[in-house]
Amino acid sequence: MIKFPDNFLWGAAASAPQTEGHSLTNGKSATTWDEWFEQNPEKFNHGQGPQDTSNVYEMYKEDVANMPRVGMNSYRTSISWARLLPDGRTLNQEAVEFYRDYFQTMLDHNVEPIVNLFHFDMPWWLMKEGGWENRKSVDDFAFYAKTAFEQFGDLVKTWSTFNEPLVHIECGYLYQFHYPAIVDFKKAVQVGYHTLMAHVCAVREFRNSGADGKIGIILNVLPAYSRSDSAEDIKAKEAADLLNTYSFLDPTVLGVIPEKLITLLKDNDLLPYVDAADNELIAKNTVDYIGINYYQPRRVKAPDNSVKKARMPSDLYESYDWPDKKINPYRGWEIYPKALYDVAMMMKDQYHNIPWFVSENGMGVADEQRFMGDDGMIDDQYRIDFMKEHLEWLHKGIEAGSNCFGYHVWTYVDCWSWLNGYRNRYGLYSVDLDNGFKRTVKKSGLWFKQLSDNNGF
Ligand code: BGP
Repeated sequence: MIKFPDNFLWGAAASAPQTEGHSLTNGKSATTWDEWFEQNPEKFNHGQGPQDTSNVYEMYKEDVANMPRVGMNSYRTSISWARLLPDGRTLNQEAVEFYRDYFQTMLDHNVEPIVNLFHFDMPWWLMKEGGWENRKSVDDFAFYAKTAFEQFGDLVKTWSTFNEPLVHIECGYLYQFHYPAIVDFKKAVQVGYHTLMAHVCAVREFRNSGADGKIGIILNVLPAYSRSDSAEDIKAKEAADLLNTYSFLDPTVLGVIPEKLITLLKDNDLLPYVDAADNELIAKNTVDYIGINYYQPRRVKAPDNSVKKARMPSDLYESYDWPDKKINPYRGWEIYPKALYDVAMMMKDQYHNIPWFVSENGMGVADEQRFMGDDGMIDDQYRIDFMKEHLEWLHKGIEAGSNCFGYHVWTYVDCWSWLNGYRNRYGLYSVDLDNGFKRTVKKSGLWFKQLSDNNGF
């Protein structure tokens, strides 16, 4: 039997834009997702856009009541910036009431709310001013964070500033998966830097507010795996780690931007504009904990062709198709559970054993309704096996001394995806989009309850 530490957090993660719906009503202003959906409706299956998603705005009471039934003692979601402050400064009182009741309902059901401030959902009014490209966004975000701490700080004791900041940077400014879908490495670095400073200033607001509780950031980071030990492949791995892992972990946990990253950016004419006081702000406002989202490893090799100045990350490292990889046949992503042990060791050895938790881990399955039994329940044994394998490696990391305090699956109720709407499902509960968003527990939800009750398996 594998036992996890006392008071371990068992739960799930989601975000406001992927679950709430009502994206253009109830006082909420638009985000880049409303615009992106209007421009690219064909990308989203079932015709489902941000206006619908899983209708949590109306169904949160039922949803929260169902959480303990699958063993959840904690739940992470986000606040929608554009709902709370539709023009960036004016408070939407309906949003305050909605979030207060949502969080209070969680507390009433002994579910700890973990609340994140930004999950890829840039308000449209700010995007029109340049979004994260504009340094002004740092102050706007700090104001939003301060407002959230004031309005909800009595209910929420665990805060996060950003979810996976690398994703809105690379999907928006390198790979064209998110709005504004441009390809510009230098802009991507500037956007990344402003995101970092927005995070730092939000932490400063939290400390200044005198609120009790803790604040952290949710990152999708893990050590890259190189094709070989050749000097070229190791150099590629180092570049991948600097850009994708140490770029956010070092400043948020250790309070410094790595010198080697600055050199790499300088050598490629990619250095961002900075303010003189930034380094001190970064040093003073480190986090209390880290959340790590983990789905699949990053495998890298040296680029086939060398260039003088990198114009894309692939000029520094290329992804490598490991021949021995095990694949999730329903989503195409690699399954490599040992990475959770490697992350655990990285947090222990490189980041002074800071408290951290697995803030997302999960198995996406395309067209999952095909696994529905006669009783209407999805028989997702593959997801149970996926979680078990990951938890085994996580447990080894904890036994080796890593300070991990929880495990959250992505996700609780099937939710809307940025890339495909409702094709890939992840939930412990399924949602029936054709029947009033009806929720039905999956086999994995029942298993998760036992896992949580036994604090292990
Ligand atoms: C993470 C995001 C989530 C969620 C998840 C699944 O990176 O934090 O918001 O979307 O990935 O990815 P997808 O929906 O693309 O299958």
